[in-house]
Amino acid sequence: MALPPLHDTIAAIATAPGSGAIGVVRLSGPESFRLAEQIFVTKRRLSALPGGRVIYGQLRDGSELIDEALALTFRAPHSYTAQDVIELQTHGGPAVLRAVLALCLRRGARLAGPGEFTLRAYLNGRIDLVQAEAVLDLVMAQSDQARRNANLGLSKALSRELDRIQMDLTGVYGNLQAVLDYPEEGVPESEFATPLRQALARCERLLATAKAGAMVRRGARLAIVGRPNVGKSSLLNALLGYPRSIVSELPGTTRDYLEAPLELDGVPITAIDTAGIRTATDTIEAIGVGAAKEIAAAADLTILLLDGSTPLTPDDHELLAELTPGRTLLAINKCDLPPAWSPAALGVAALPVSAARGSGLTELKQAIRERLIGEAAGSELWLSSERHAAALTRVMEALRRALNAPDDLAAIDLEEGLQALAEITGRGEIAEETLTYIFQHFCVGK
Ligand SMILES: Nc1nc2c(ncn2[C@@H]2O[C@H](COP(=O)(O)OP(=O)(O)OP(=O)(O)O)[C@@H](O)[C@H]2O)c(=O)[nH]1
Ligand SMILES: [Mg+2]
Repeated sequence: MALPPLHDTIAAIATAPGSGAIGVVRLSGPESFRLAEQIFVTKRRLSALPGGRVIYGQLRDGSELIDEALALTFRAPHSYTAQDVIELQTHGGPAVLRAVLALCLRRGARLAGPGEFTLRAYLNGRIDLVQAEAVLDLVMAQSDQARRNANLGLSKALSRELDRIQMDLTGVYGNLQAVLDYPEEGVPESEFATPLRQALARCERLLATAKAGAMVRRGARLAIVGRPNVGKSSLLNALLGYPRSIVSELPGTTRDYLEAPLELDGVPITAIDTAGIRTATDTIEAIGVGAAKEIAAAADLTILLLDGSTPLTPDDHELLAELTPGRTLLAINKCDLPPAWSPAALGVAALPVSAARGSGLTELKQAIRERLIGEAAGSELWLSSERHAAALTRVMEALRRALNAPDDLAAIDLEEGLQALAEITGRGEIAEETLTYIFQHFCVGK
């Protein structure tokens, strides 16, 4: 699919659908000012104005008044798209906004496609692709951490780190080229393998944050499993801060699984309470137990809950053996009661909690967050886009190949690595399909 033209004038409603206090219709392109002038009646000549002005006027369709409005002027290149931009601020009713947009279109503007304003900003070189994608992430951010990550992308920190890697690799590539001209010399370790390994380490650090970044953007799934009656539903309720799941002293209370949204320090989480796992007493329970195991297997993190007040059972031991250690967090519930066994018996760390009293929850939440986003939590840079992670993985593969290849082949590997790197920022050759793919996820008007 070809990209839309860059040099005509586009228009779109920039505010969210529905009624609001104000609404914005945005115009971008060389005719923005002249076009707005025909529908926006004011004492001044709009098309003669510089950027950075806010003027009051009336939006009119011939003799009919549509709305009183403000026009905000931006002159190229000092605007979001780096083109002439007019933003018409009206009252935020859907009928008003539709009428204003229709007027713009009748006067010759083209309806903007999804993300087309941001696409223009990118094509005009005002932002790179990492920043364009960060804009999308920012608009879509559902949690504080996702918002902070998007801003990191927007702030160019990520682009700068990628540039640094690119510069290192370009340097190595140059050294390699020089040697290819005089092959008898050979390329010294310090000009090839050492800087290449350093670049690889930088890539690795970035990629390590990708899983966490995706989790923050998409949200993580946290399962609570354990044998019946250990207090799984109580723990879910305690984490949520309100009674969502039925709690009773009867083992087998929860028969189906149950999901609830929860935000832990900026990480959006779906917490899942499951049926107690044991050899089921009836068909329905068996289905619930099967579901619980599947949920634990698919979750980003599973809390295996044990009951500290009653001796461990074969069901507990079975679960301990079955669950993947890397994705399991052990917690011992009912620590308000006298202990029936020593945590040391487990041989691995487990957090004591009391779902009933609410004790140990802060530590548990901390541990959950730590396990979900780990080292990335303290990182200044996050890779949150799957596209970036995929491209960076290709960069690293190419660098590893280069390290083990003879000089002439290493040069080809390096070229591939550089190409994959440039795809992330969009400063190299980038396929139109990739751009179309990225921008189709934007809303119209952004
Ligand atoms: N003393 C004490 N009792 C608790 C605690 N947490 C849960 N209980 C009690 O343990 C019993 C079982 O709690 P639930 O939360 O229903 O346990 P569950 O693991 O969801 O049980 P199933 O749904 O049957 O698998 C209830 O009587 C709770 O009040 C705790 O921290 N301390
Ligand atoms: Mg339950």
